[in-house]
Amino acid sequence: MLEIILKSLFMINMIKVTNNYQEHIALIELNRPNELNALNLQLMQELRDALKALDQDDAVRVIILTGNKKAFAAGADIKEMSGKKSVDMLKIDQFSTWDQIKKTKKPLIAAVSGFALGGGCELAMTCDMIIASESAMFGQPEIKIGVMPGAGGTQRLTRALGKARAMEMVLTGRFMTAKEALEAGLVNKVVPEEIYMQETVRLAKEIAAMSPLATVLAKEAVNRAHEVHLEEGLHFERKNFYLLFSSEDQKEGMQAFIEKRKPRFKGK
Ligand code: DAK
Repeated sequence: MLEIILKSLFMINMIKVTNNYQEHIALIELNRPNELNALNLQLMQELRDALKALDQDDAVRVIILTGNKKAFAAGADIKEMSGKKSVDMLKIDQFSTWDQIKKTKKPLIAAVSGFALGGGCELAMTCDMIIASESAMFGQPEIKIGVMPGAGGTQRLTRALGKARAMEMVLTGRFMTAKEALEAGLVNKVVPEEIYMQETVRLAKEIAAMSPLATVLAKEAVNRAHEVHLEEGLHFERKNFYLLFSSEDQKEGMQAFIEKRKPRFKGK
């Protein structure tokens, strides 16, 4: 499947972006293999910029984020962080970069193989869905280097696993296998390492075939479930639902159903 992905768009230092306009899918690969894709400032800035650009590109409907077979990402770059003081960390304001990733409107699927640790685990959890290879290992080992999760780990892991299991992972730094992550509901699917990318592309294609407007509004509504009270979330969902009735895609989707044919969605 990946062979058909047209290699193009742009090649940046620490990430690689590939667009398949035909399928409306973009692939971002973290590209620091010698450092197990440790997330340094440059990589995070490139990632933020790429996501922003792809989010604004009408030809792209789904974004896949991946690393390589050995590592999705082994966390924030410890060598870059080690000498920093609190004031330096505040000034660098890494939070703004992470916030931008969270703001991505289009569906974001993480294809995870190997290590997804610390900031790497947090980055995967910031995505909307995770497809894992059997070799994937998830963990928040910051405690072992004298700190704690700083990019959402204590919150997202706790929501995903419940307090007891999240607490154990955060306080011991122990890793979780792909199988455990599946059982805990952290990942959508676990497949053999040889096919985790194909499986992710398959899921991305399935979603990219839907109305892009409905996809964006539905993602936004699902995310609200974690952020607001039920009543407010239901109100938000209904507003987005009504909004879709001003789109051509809604007319096309319903007409296609009535005419027993496949819809042709345009994102209008
Ligand atoms: N940073 C820098 N380099 C790393 C790294 C990391 N996180 N992880 C691995 N590397 C480097 C190693 O130093 C080594 O480099 P060389 O020695 O060859 O120069 C190379 O990658 C290969 O690693 P190993 O030789 O260690 O490989 P092994 O297979 O033996 O071990 C490992 C793999 C993943 C178990 C091990 O490398 C490891 O424990 N890595 C560190 C994992 C970790 O502690 N991660 C959490 C880091 S703290 C925030 C945003 C994010 C964060 C915080 C705040 N804000 C928005 C405020 C996140 C914090 C973190 O992630």
